[in-house]
Amino acid sequence: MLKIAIQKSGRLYEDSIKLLKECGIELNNGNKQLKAVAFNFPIEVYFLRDDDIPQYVYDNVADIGIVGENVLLEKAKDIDLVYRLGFGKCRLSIAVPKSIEYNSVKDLDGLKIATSYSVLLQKYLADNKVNAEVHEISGSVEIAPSIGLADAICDLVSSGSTLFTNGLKEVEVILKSEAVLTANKNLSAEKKAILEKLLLRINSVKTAKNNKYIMLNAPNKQLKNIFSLLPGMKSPTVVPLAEEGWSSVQSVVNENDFWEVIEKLKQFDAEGIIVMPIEKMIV
Ligand code: PRT
Ligand code: ZN
Repeated sequence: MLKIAIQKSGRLYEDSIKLLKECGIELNNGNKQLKAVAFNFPIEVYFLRDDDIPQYVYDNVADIGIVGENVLLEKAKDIDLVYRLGFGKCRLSIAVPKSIEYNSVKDLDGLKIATSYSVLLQKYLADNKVNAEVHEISGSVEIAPSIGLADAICDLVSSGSTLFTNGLKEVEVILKSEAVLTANKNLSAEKKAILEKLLLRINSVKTAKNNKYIMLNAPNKQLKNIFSLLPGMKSPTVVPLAEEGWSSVQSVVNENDFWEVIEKLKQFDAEGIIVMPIEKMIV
């Protein structure tokens, strides 16, 4: 049995549960309990505060955990980052009041900066040879300058609207973060084998999301050009159409290149292009 710690409630809870579900793992109760056992996969889920997850994984209370990279690095426990999960994206940034003139990191010299991320901030300041005072607070960091507690802040930002409504501007990005899967360094062979199975599933879910299934009709004389655009997993599937000189082509296309590929396909006389989501993809 592999024990996984996820956030009990908060920004990472829903995406963590959704990921397990997409991996075919069904839980027999919700986060009202401290833990839940999956009935179709050898995994037990612990619901915890995100700040505690690195420590619990380090102490072997949980074997693996889902947590923001920002928390993982701030807690600085000797545990592995196994997989970047692609949700919970944000950045850890320094922000100053809008009215302050800011040109470079040197302008932070002598300022008092409020943060809940003192380890990461101290390191950033030391790396950049800035002499600023770090004032650690546990929450509502964004109001610190307006109540006179600090001159600047270092906090997580996603849309930027919290900074904006508090009259602050983002001036330095310390870290780009997303949810990650982390693991204890000394898992038993049995637990490692379950983790490998889980990773195969996570990978197939993530790969599927990054790709689309594409079907189109094309004149045979353009097939070579079309194959160069749609290499597929091994190579594209080609089926002759009833109409002489035409074929149906089926392949996968990466989400990032999608529109560019579609435009080029049209230049190569592709017609009747159908694009479908892929649920799982094992490469
Ligand atoms: O109760 P528990 O301790 O488990 O939860 P928490 O309150 O400490 O964490 P939570 O749920 O707020 O965040 C969990 C994780 O989500 C963080 O550690 C990040 O990895 C990730 N994440 C992604 C964020 C944000 N985006 C985010 N925008 N965490 C916090 N914020 C906050 C930020 O602190 C600021 O107050 O949202 C505000 C800024 O948002 P914008 O959109 O206005 O810029
Ligand atoms: Zn927390």
